[in-house]
Amino acid sequence: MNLLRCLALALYLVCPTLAQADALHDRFQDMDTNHDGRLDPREHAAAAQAMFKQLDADLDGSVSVDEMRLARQAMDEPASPGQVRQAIAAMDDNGDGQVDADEHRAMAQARFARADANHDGVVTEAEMRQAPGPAAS
Ligand SMILES: [Ca+2]
Ligand SMILES: [Ca+2]
Ligand SMILES: [Ca+2]
Repeated sequence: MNLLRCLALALYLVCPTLAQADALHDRFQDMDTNHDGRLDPREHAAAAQAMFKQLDADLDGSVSVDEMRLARQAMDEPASPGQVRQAIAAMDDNGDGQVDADEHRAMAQARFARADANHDGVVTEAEMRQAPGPAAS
């Protein structure tokens, strides 16, 4: 292993916040499909839709507690069943214990509006850094 790689790895291990900031940067770049450094509502909605498809492992159009829990594990953000149920309950408008595409879209829109701190209709990377909670889950 060359020295630089080794140093970078060591830095990642001792400095998780740095790794987190980097993950956020990568995620922002992924969502910013026209690469203008700002997320517009369409880009954000597309990212949220892609995320929903990933979550809905059995493709029945809803995300169950189990699906959400497995997805969090896969993303290296493990959560207890209780935490997952809470997260789902927060989005579950019709109270069926699952999150469907409409419910997920509504949550993503609300999250985008919250992240847009200066209310100019787009979210910059700096705004996303300040925003509460994960960006497009
Ligand atoms: Ca499902
Ligand atoms: Ca529901
Ligand atoms: Ca903004």
